[in-house]
Amino acid sequence: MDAWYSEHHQAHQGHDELWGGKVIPSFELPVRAERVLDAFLEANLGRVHTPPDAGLAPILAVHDAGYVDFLRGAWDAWRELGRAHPALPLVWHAGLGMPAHCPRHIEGQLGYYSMDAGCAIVAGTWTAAYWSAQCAVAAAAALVHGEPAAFAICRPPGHHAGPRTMGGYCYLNNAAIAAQHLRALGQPRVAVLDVDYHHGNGTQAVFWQRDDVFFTSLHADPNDDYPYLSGHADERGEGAGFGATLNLPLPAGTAAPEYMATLEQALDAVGGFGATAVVVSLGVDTFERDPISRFRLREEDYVELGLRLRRLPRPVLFVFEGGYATDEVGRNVVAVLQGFETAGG
Ligand code: SP5
Ligand code: ZN
Repeated sequence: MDAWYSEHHQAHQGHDELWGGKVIPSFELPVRAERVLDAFLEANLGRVHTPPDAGLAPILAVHDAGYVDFLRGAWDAWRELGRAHPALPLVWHAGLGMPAHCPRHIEGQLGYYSMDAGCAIVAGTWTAAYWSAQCAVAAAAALVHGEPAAFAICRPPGHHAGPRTMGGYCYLNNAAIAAQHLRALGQPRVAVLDVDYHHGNGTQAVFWQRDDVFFTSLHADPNDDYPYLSGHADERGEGAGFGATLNLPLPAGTAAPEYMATLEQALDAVGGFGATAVVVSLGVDTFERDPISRFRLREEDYVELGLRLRRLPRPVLFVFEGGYATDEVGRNVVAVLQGFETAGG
């Protein structure tokens, strides 16, 4: 399979995050995507393309126009306040229980459009997020032109970003944009399988009321881990979308046997839905030595994960999400792709 990668992600660096009560340098680093690219090339899995510019339309098919304008202008507005450090929000909606207006002040806008303080904005954030989404769009387009599989090396990641919210290192929801783009290009039923350690709350929100895009996710039980406020098994979608969301939370310490058994449930559900194309939100923060997570998958388990994903209906688009063990992130991601590409069985 071929991959799509843009060097523009490197412009998004030097950002902080709020962590355990302190503002620290983010775990979400440029080296993550570089390691994935290196491992992909080293494994000789396919060619790497720079995405063409498909413009804002595929992004605006998922995200609110006001939110996109905010992202594009946030750094300049912040800098006009005389601030040279990364922008972080100060306020949140947090159950105010009444409709909120988008405020004029950038500090208020940061809160209006955030779910947490994990998404600092720096000078290159918009450019990086835009080209990350373009990688997903270009890879999705390759699928409808007949490729059985493709890989979008997206950075920053996307699955926590909702229609008008950033959070958890995510600004634009690459997987949701890809799934929606597959719909726009004629795929009638698309499934998103999210194997990142964290619940893909943004993707869930985008498709919550829809019956044409199925969302299923294996992740840490939100009672105990980020994003805390979503990802419970009783969240199943709403209206026409009821039943088209399937959450499979797992306890801290989950290792391969329980993980793979639960993955089979997700694969059964994707099969039952009758997907004509699948997007895999591929986070490898389920790794035993991931610095922010508490599952126990090992490198060989990622090969096994990829082997099991061969049961998915094709075409399949892999979209890079989390994974913060910078020494192993490339090998772990590529292990999934190699398992998936293994012939036979
Ligand atoms: C794409 C993705 O993987 N985003 C993950 C964002 C996780 N952010 C916060 C994780 C917080 C974990 N617990 C903090 C404990 C601090 N001592
Ligand atoms: Zn994650």
